[in-house]
Amino acid sequence: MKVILNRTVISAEQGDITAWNGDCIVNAANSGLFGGGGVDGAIHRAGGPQIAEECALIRSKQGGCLPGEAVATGAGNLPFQAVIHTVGPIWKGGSAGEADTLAKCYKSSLALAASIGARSVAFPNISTGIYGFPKPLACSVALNAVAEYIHALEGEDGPPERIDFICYEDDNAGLYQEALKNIGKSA
Ligand code: AR6
Repeated sequence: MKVILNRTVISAEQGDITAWNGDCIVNAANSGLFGGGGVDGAIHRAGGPQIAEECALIRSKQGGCLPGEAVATGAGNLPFQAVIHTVGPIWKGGSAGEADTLAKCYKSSLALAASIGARSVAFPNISTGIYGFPKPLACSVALNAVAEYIHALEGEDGPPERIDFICYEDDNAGLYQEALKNIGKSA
């Protein structure tokens, strides 16, 4: 499923983000940038130790990465320009600002991707695994955040040419494919 919003093609597909083809992928990391399970584990395994070494360097300089913020490393053995590590919110019932923090993850990752010249970006479904964020709400927060980011930069060079949501789980892929129909024109 693909739609076009201004000049950005947005798609959602089922898959493994480490096997994606494009400029940079986003990781759902933890605030210590220590690696972990889920997509974080998959990216560190596929990318090799260089990613963890660069994470350790960032940790020693700035203590890690706060929820909603993003940092970049190289991609080690993976064929990307960079891996952007963002830290999603841990779901605590919804009244602890989780949706705002999740929206910030998408926007700060896109801003960082633009600053390193990436023209295509892949996102996993941040916070919807180990961090327990409800999937339907995460889907609408993610798509709204991306749409707001693109609209805010209308007419400028900032937004990437392509944003792909790589959904590991079928239910997330279904949610995104359905929701995409409402945010742009068919591509
Ligand atoms: N490609 C794409 N998506 C994937 C992959 C993959 N290879 N593997 C899992 N997912 P999670 P979180 C999906 O748990 O909830 C880590 O330990 C998964 O199905 O990876 O943000 C970190 O170190 C789900 O839809 O991230 C943190 O401690 C989505 O990725 C913590 O987990 C996110 O699930 C972060 O938790």
